[in-house]
Amino acid sequence: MGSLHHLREETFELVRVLDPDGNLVGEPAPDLTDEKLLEFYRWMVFARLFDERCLNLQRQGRMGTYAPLSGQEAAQVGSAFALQAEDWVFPSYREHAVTMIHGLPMENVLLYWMGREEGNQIPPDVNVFTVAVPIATQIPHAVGAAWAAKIRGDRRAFIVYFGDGATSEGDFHEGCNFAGVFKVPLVFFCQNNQFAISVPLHRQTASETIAQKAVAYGFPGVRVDGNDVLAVYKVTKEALDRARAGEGPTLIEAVTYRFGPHTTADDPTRYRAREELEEWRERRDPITRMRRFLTARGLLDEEADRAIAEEARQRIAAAVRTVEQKPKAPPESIFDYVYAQLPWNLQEQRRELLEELGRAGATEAGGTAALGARSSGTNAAAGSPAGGMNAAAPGAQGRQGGGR
Ligand SMILES: Cc1ncc(C[n+]2csc(CCOP(=O)(O)OP(=O)(O)O)c2C)c(N)n1
Ligand SMILES: [Mg+2]
Repeated sequence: MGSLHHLREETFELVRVLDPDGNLVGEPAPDLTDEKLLEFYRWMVFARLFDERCLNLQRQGRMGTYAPLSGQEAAQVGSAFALQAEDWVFPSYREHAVTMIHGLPMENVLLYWMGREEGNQIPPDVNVFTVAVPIATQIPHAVGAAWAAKIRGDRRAFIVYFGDGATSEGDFHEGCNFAGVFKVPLVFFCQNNQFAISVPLHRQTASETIAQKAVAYGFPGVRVDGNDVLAVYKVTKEALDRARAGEGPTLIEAVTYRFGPHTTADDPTRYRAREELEEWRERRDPITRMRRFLTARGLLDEEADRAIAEEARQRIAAAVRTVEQKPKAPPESIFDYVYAQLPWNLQEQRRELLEELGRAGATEAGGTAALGARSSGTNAAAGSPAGGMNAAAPGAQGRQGGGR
């Protein structure tokens, strides 16, 4: 069997800038101003608190199912800050921090998870695609969009986010193959949080790493410590620069861990050992790591840290208030937003629902109302999400903060 080649894991060594204690190790730190370093930290704290708030809202019946990101703040903040405003983000369902950093108003994210379609109405100047819940379907979309940009001679880059579980889907492999052949300007960003709901990584793939899967498709793979915001920023920026320079795709595997449940509908104690969670939470928390680094540099003390958290809490509270003041969505709005012209069977169902609700208009032919322009006025919020919600996120001006 000596002629069989084995990829060695060492080929995909973990790229690191900070060790878990916040000391500089390995790769040189990226060239960032003190203000930018603090901005990374502010966003990580904001993301953690946003997550906690959403979990509480869900438990109180004020939000539907929610997919938490806690534990993955460095992977999200580091990669999102590597983007330029004109780049495009194709998220899965867990990238709340990424999408908000890239300009999606906090209101949209809250509305989406509250079951409101307005959450999916992305402001036209925000280059974020809608949430993809079916696993890996966003990958071929991103490949196609990146390829189209390349054909048009557009020099922007694209990034697509997905999990470890998504790498078992055909869409991932087809997307990688296409991207490699056509050298599209796309970064495949895998947040390997060790689980696909209850399925652990070793049941997902026999590969030693996810990064090495890129080899088969003819482009580079990088394995980065996903809880090290500086390392994530560095490798993502390099990959995006490659994309912009016409050198084609890169697969990044950000090794991380989700602290909470898969979604609010999940009980992770049934499939994860407590010790494993504690090891990651106590020893490898991405926020603690950055806090230690900033504190050692004299950029952060306890008082400043408390102020950062307090400011984030207030902004989140204000956004929740705004969103909850919007009129409730009418039940029949479940028939909107998919079809321009409602098929006959759905028209029938819509009519039945209106009859059930005892509502006037039950006899009207449904499905012809334009999006967000329903005459009842009950959906008045549609088409007008977002107003100024960038101000509700750290950095106030979103990514216009400059320097990236
Ligand atoms: C095509 C498809 N199959 C199954 C599901 C059910 N499902 C929802 S999330 C998930 C796990 C995905 O795991 P991973 O890709 O690692 O992402 P993570 O949730 O860990 O971020 C599955 C199987 C789905 N949404 N879509
Ligand atoms: Mg996963």
